[in-house]
Amino acid sequence: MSTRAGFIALIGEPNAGKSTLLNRMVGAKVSIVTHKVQTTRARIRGVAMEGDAQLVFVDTPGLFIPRRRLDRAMVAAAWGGAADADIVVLMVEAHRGITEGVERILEGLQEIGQGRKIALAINKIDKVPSEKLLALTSELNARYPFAETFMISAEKGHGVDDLRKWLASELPEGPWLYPEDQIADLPLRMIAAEMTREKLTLRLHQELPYQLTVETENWEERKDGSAKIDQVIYVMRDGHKGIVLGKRGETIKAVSQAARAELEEFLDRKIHLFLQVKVRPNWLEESERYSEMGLDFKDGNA
Ligand SMILES: Nc1nc2c(ncn2[C@@H]2O[C@H](COP(=O)(O)OP(=O)(O)OP(=O)(O)O)[C@@H](O)[C@H]2O)c(=O)[nH]1
Ligand SMILES: [Mg+2]
Repeated sequence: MSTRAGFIALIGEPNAGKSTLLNRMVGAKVSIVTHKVQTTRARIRGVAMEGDAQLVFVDTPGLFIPRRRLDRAMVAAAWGGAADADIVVLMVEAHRGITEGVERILEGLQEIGQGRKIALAINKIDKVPSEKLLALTSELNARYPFAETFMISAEKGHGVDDLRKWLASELPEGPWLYPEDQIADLPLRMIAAEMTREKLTLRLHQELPYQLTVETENWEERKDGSAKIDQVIYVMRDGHKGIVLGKRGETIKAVSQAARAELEEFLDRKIHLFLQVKVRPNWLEESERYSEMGLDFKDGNA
């Protein structure tokens, strides 16, 4: 039996639906999803099987014009993910079409497209009438010679099976890269921190989600089969700490409950989650924070 395996990078503007697609392909929530832009900060690998092929999907941060060190490191991680992949899938939102952001990505593809196939996935087709899709497909294909175009809804599942089958057939022959039952390549402590960050992002407004980071500091296995997890939420100002805690600690309590429930479902075991908020005005300039996120600090150099 000849097997196939390889890396498939999902790239696109922030909010395009990359993490939603990765989770659907893998069949589990490996990468966090919110309605806000710049949710994903680092590369997240999820593994899916299709026949004899093992598809290693690489979710990447959205591509945008970076301003801060963190932004630059995120965008570098995204392009790096594309450059390391066997196949790249560019995701474009059906209802937004060819934005300036998409234009910039198309320019970047000229280089990344050397030596690897690039497929186009027009996502969120549930949001637009089908006539619009044909026009968008031909416009995008006129600007870049995509190997194939798929019209999908990562959220509803339309078109996703066809995309998976095509990707499987295009991967190089070779041995599988992960054990057959592995679904993610990300330390559990990082997945746990991401789940808490997702709940914070959903609850906090404006810039605050972009000015905090979550780290798992301690993970203790207990004899009764449960685990005690201690996490720290780093914020930049005293005022931010107050907002994260909320009135009488209501916000942090709700975040903690939601994150714990999701972790328990993911790990199928009882979890005791303890969150602590620390003010660290300069965390965006600390290299350790980047390695904890799975980013390269040096990529953030201006
Ligand atoms: N209607 C609709 N919404 C979708 C679809 N796919 C994703 N979404 C929504 O789009 C939003 C962004 O999804 P994500 O998967 O977080 O997008 P992303 O590309 O990973 O975003 P970043 O990590 O910020 O770059 C979420 O609210 C999703 O529920 C889709 O097919 N249809
Ligand atoms: Mg994402």
